[in-house]
Amino acid sequence: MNDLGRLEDLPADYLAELKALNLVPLWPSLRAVLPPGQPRPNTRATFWAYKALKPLLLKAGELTPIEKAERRVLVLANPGHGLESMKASAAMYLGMQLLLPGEWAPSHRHTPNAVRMVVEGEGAWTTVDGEKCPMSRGDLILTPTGLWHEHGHDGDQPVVWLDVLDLPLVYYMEASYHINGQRQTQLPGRGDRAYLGGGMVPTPVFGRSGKAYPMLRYPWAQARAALEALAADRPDLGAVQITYVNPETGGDAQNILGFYALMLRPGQTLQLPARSPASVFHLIEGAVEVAIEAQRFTLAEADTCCAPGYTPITLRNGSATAPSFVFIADEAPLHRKLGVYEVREANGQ
Ligand code: 1HN
Repeated sequence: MNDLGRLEDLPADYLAELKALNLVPLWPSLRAVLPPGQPRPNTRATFWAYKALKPLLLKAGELTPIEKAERRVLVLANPGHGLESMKASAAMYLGMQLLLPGEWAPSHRHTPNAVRMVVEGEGAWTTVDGEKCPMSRGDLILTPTGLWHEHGHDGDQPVVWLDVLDLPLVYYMEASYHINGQRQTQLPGRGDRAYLGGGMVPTPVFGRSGKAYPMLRYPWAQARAALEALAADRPDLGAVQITYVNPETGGDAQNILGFYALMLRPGQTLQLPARSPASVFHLIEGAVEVAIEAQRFTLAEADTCCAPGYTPITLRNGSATAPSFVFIADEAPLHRKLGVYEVREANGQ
């Protein structure tokens, strides 16, 4: 791969002189930082089975009290990046978080953006920016950059959710930090109610909400109903998919990562073209086979996998009689903003 000479080809005294002056020759590393044709991602197609992970998460509940952990999370780490770097992809962090009945994860805010996708259990809530958002299976709750958030649980069974953060990117930028706060004063609202009618936004006489993140909770019941209606109305549609958007702007719900819900019709196979962003698939309902190059993962409900960018992906509904529903997170908003977003045709051009 490296045909521009190696570092060792240079005289040792020359290299020592460069080093003493904090200088580095580019040419021995040029092919590594600019590989031909397409990147060589460290991100590997990786699968995490909920059935295998859940007992270990419950064990963490026995081993570590919430007061000590603050957030009780098992990180879904991609071995291609080294497990200790806690990345699912270059820009995405994934974790499964456990909250037990009666527990409280104290209020804080931080620079990375987070979302929660509720996996299991009822009765928990996340208060974001003063709004107490109830958590039910499949709900998407945003905790965007800078907003206070805390979690509590009034139910009687463990609650688990999937955290998706842009932490690896923000950390890489040396812009990651947090601030601890007091228990929030509860304000009216539960993160969603003002925006539950699609295409209709609250309109005070003087302008709009003025909030950068007006909608904080996207209930699964609404998302699922939207997908089913779309599938019924549009039999011609190849992909029955919705994007979680900011209802005031129509843009992505958050700045860096994108979030989507996809319905696969009974028996459907969907081929996704190779696109530059890495992506994550989490099965909300049904059974889905995910093929990422030579890898094949069979997702049962609550299972999660990730795929590197620049790779075609095939999703197949394992059921011939029932739809399947997938939550997707990707790095597309980031790639678009940076101008590096690409979709490649099947022939690699
Ligand atoms: C965080 O604040 C939460 O608030 C969860 O629940 C996971 C991972 C890294 C950094 C901050 C939470 C996190 C996190």
